[in-house]
Amino acid sequence: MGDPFYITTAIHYPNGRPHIGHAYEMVAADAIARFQRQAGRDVLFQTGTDEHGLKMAQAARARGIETRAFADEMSRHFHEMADKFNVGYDRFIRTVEVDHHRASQAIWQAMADRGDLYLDRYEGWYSVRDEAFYDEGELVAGEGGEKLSPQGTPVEWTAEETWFFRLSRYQQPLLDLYSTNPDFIRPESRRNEVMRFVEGGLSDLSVSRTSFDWGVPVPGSPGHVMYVWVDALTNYLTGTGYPDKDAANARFWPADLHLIGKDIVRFHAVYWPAFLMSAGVPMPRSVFGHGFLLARGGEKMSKSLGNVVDPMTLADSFGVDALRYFFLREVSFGQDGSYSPEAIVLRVNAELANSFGNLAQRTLAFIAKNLDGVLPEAGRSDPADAMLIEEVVVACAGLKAAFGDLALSQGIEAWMRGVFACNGYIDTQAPWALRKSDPERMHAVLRTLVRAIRMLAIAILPVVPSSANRLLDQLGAGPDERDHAAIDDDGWYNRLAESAFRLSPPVPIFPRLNMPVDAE
Ligand code: ME8
Repeated sequence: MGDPFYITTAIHYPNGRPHIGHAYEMVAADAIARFQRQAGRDVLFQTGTDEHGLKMAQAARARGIETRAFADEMSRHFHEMADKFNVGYDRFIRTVEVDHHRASQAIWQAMADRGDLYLDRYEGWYSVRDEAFYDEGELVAGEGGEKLSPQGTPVEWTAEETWFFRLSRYQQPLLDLYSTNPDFIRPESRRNEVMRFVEGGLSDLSVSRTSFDWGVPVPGSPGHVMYVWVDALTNYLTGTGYPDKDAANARFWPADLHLIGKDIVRFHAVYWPAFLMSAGVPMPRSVFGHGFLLARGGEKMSKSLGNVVDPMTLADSFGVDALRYFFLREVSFGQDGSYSPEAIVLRVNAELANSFGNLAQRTLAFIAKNLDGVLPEAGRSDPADAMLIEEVVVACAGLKAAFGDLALSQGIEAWMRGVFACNGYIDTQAPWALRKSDPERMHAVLRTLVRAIRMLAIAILPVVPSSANRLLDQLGAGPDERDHAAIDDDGWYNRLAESAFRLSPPVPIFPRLNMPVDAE
């Protein structure tokens, strides 16, 4: 086993059905987790649902059901969505779970032992939608002059006795953390935002509530439940077995990457490290705030696609791998991006169907038809063969370097250059013309193509796992021949010629998409 790599998504509020932003985040994290597994890392990947807090309690009340029953039902939708999108999490955590309550109470106790918690009266503005407290100076005026949070959500005045966390103590330690670990917050723009916020001074944070009871009880303080963000952030520790130092997953802390959206960077890059410093727990290595994925044209979507915000419907219309590819390719990771049925169809058809899918299908169908599906002997090589392999190696290396740096769309772009090189090669080498005139040369061309396609399929596997795996099945690659080491392993296609590389008939893997009929 390689070095541990621990990656988390935000845990999602199941107060409503999952939307496309949730799918986007899970898919991005899944691609990174799969990539790190291919690189040989010992990966722990956690996602899940954030089920406490006033927002959940209110949503359940509005439905007229018990909060726990509501949470069970709604969390299931997120779990199903993760499975539908082929998100290979190791744990889907729910904050109602017993070990999570235990971890949250343990970190609370550690902060209390440090002297960082005190009882006082909180009076101020609270947004239930954001589950966040705001200072008067942060509020903005709505259209009717009403007060809104900086995120544009309603705020209400709250006054109650609560526990406070001495966040003010951590201003300098946090600034030191950001300057000694420039990669702690990425991308750069988010880092600057956070630094400005912390430089402006930090007030102590209200961390318990008494006006409702849907939360983790504060140890030794009857009537108080933890502020939902305290327990929510702690989920990352729960996954490693905290506070048990001998837990099976203890080796995964500190986390390598908390992948979250741009709206919750402050919680992860200010509150969370401060809680951890207080509790004497090492810092996670990095927090990446991705952008938002928004519907292009929004309300203009047609009726049935109008719930395009429903990721399950989108997955049924376009296919999971097509959507995964679109999410990661279309949006420069870290920036906002938009989607529309047209953009999905265009991107997927141009790159996955017409370029990569067609390349694989042409090559494999040709071998199936003319060589009974058996990869031929080496044949007569030409410098063009080595040149193509070199271009594909460079393309795969480009993807690897970019994915290692979370530049997902650039990585796919580098990979596409390898696909284009193969298409250029197949057109100039024209194996169909060599069939009669020069079969020896045709053999070398086909072997080169199969070798290149296999490398490309392995490289793109984190993005389109189910299709790439099916293609690798067709290519006769074993389940343990799909990682980065296998890209460099030349023994593979020599073995293939002897074994059961027989395709009858090859099944197209990347179908062309049609615009759904009811899209406008
Ligand atoms: O914030 N595009 O939960 P959440 C991309 N429970 N990402 C989006 C998005 C969009 N349109 N909308 C939301 C919470 N997100 C807390 C997190 S973590 C300890 C607790 C992202 O369900 C959002 O930025 O509101 C966040 O990372 C995630 O979806 C869950 O949002």
